[in-house]
Amino acid sequence: AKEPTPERITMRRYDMSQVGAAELDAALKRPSQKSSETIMNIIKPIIDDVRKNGDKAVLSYTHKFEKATSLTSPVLRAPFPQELMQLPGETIKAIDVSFENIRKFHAAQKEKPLQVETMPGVVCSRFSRPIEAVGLYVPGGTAVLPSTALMLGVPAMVAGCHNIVIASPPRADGSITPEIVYVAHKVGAESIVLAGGAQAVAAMAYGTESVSKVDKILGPGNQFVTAAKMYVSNDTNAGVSIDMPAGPSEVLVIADKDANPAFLASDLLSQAEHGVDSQVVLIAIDLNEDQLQAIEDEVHKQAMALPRVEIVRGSIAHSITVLVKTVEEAMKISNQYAPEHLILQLKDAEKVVDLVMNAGSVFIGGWTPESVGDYSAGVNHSLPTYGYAKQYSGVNLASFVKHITSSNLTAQGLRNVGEAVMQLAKVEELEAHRRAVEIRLEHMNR
Ligand code: HSO
Ligand code: ZN
Repeated sequence: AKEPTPERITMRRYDMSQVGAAELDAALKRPSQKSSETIMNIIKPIIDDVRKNGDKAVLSYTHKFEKATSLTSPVLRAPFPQELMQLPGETIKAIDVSFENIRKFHAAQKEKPLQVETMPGVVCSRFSRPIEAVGLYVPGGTAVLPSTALMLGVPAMVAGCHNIVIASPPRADGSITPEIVYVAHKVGAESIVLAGGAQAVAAMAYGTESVSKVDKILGPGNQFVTAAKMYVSNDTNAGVSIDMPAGPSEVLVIADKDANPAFLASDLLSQAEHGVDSQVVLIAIDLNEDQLQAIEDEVHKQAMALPRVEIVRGSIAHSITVLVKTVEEAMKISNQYAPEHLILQLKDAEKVVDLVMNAGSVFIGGWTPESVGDYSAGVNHSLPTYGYAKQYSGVNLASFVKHITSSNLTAQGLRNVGEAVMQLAKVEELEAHRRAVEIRLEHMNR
């Protein structure tokens, strides 16, 4: 591994012909998070306080953490006043275009009810119903994220959720970003909770005098938000579920000699600028020294020109370039890492998609920067991080519905399946179960 010079913004190189799997694993470890116990100890009293003292507690945390001391109510209810969504025409247009693409893609995910006759007279069905009340967490922090309001709000609207509650920390003057208000209006949200952190999660999980209780909480957030979501979803008193644990943004880019170094660098940097805890990985397939140098020069040059260069410096410090010989080798590392975003800047990138086993969302070919997915292509940007792409899907239409099954038997159907039921009930020594079938069969034979 080659040491980067201190002032140059560059990713450490790992040549797989020289380093072992263990060394690579260590280098690919996500930047460490505060221990969950420390975080839990901070958020638990906040959650208890909100649960006990409702609005008053929520407001006091917003005054303290957001410095929004002028705020007198934690909730803004629809219809939202026009003057709170005054935006430049080009912003409205951008939100409208993105809204429409996200709407189209998620509407196409609607499933038709399913019906199967498993035996003559035994009909099993499955249909979906929207989750009635959902709480969508839109982070504040170092950037305003109206795109996250779109990514959560549009599928909730398409699914037909009855109550859409959006929570987002207000600015220090107590106001909420007009872009978020505009999106809330477009998706038909019932209210905006002007709070962030564990206090916002608790308010939506338990409800307060003015915050509506929700059935599911979705959306990314910092470690406190994530811990609070995990905590309330484990509390049977709350009766609330969550989407998935969320962590810092990450991207893995696989490139061969066909890839444009400037494009590659721009993709790596667009995730690196999210936060110092973000991680970006480049897997270079069979590139020579000149080609690697060209990419590294681009990374440095482009990074230096970014307003968020200091954040980039932080995330690049724990980001790496991995040198491999083949696509198969690259995909093996990628599937093991299970990146939130996977970019394929390869010849025949489309064919390589067949080899993708674990990833949140894939961006195929040189003309597909990851940022199109962050905002406007139509795919969702709320995706599993931290390796959770091995078992979780990103937010999608199914995140906002439940699937309900039904069975419908005719007398003949019960005759056909009854014997199996009675036999298994007997094995489990559950006589009432067995009798529920037998009593009907006797009735038929009378
Ligand atoms: N890349 C982020 C989403 C986002 N990017 C929002 C820009 N705005 C999710 O990993
Ligand atoms: Zn992004």
